[in-house]
Amino acid sequence: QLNQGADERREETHPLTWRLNDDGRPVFHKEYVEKDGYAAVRQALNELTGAQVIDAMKTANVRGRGGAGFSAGVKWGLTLQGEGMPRGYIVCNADEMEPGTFKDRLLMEQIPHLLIEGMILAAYANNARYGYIFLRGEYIEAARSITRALDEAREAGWLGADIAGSGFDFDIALHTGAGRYICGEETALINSLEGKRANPRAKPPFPGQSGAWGKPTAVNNVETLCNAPAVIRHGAEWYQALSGDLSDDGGTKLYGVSGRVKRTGLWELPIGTPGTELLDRAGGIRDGQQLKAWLPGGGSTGFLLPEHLELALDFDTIGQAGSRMGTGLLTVVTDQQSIVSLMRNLEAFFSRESCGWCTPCREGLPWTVKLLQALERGEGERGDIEMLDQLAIGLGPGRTFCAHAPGAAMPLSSALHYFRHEFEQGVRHETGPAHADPIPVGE
Ligand code: L3W
Repeated sequence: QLNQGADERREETHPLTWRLNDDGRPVFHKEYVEKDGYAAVRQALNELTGAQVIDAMKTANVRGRGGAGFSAGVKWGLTLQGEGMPRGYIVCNADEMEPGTFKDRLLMEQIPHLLIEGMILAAYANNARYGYIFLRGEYIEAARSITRALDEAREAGWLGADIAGSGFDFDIALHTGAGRYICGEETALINSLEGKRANPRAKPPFPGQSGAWGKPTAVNNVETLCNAPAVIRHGAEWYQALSGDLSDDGGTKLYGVSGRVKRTGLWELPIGTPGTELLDRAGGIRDGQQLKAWLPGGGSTGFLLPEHLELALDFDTIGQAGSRMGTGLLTVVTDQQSIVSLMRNLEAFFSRESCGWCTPCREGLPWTVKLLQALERGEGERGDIEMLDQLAIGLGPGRTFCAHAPGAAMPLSSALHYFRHEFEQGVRHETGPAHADPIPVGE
């Protein structure tokens, strides 16, 4: 559920969520159209060229909300390059499985037509004929909403042949995944969509050049696509200005907080809103505990400290602080939680979800888990921490086939950097049993 009531949400300030109902009742076609829905598609198809839609996305500075922050406009332009390029695909990456991340689910369950409208705009800009929504299999409620919305959109003439009398044809199919995190990696997703094993492919070529069935394919996150209608409806400058002085990135962001706060939840706020504001909205840390660290946007981002909460939560600022904004859903860690146990839990997840294709990831992640388990039990050996340092390098950027292992290495290397003393407590004979007592607040 969104933690902002209708009294706070306005069309002028909340392009993603202003249409939502406070009781969580999904907005289906009739209500969506009453609330200005599909006006952006009508406008784009009647008044703009595909190239103008791309320009608007570039000027608005919409950056990929899946976690990497790549410019959506630049990505869209890629599919049109090359002489006689065949019509390709729009793929919505709805395989939301990043630990601590639950934003796309809200959009798909409660306002599925916004995603469909965004995909039509993307298809028009990329001259795509078909679209796929690759949905996390466990998202049963989202599948229900999307299925109904697709039927309604077809019935109303927003999908299929000659959309809104424009001569443009486009349709969307829903594909549900079978529960693998690696399917969220765009090239593994494409392999899975094609019925192959979900191993990532080498990049380049990027999907925009050669994607599904070898054709140009734009793969975008749900939230990214949901931003497109507002950019077209209100203009790139309007959208860019939503973030005011907070950030050079445009628009708003669905931010969230989970972990030991009083009220976990989700808020639509200008991109660049600092973490302090989010923590306030979450009611602060639970009584009797103190904030020790936080992950800015999923398990594949690096830990930051309490003082970093003042920073603007945007792609560049959090990157400069040594982490990544990722999905923008904060996971809060307090002084009553062990970083070693948390890392063991996270790395067990990444290890289980490795596709096994490349050696550093297949062998390095289980090894990491084994070392962390030993340290957690207070049975670590001398040299284990140095071995973890090495593993964090060996699993890092440039050493593996895709971003999975580097994603797993990021929280590990930051944990070793900021909380080394907690790992040292797990080494046998050095300081006695590990974590028998609550761990002191960061030194
Ligand atoms: C054309 C170039 N396109 C990059 C495109 C590329 C992709 C996008 C981002 O991993 C991370 C990962 C997860 N010409 C291009 C180009 N592109 N250079 O831009 O690419 P990249 O390589 O920066 O990232 P990625 O491989 O997409 C994304 C992490 O995000 N993550 C995971 C989130 C999971 C969810 C979820 O469950 N919903 O969001 C969160 O932080 O670990 O490290 O499209 O083709 N020169």
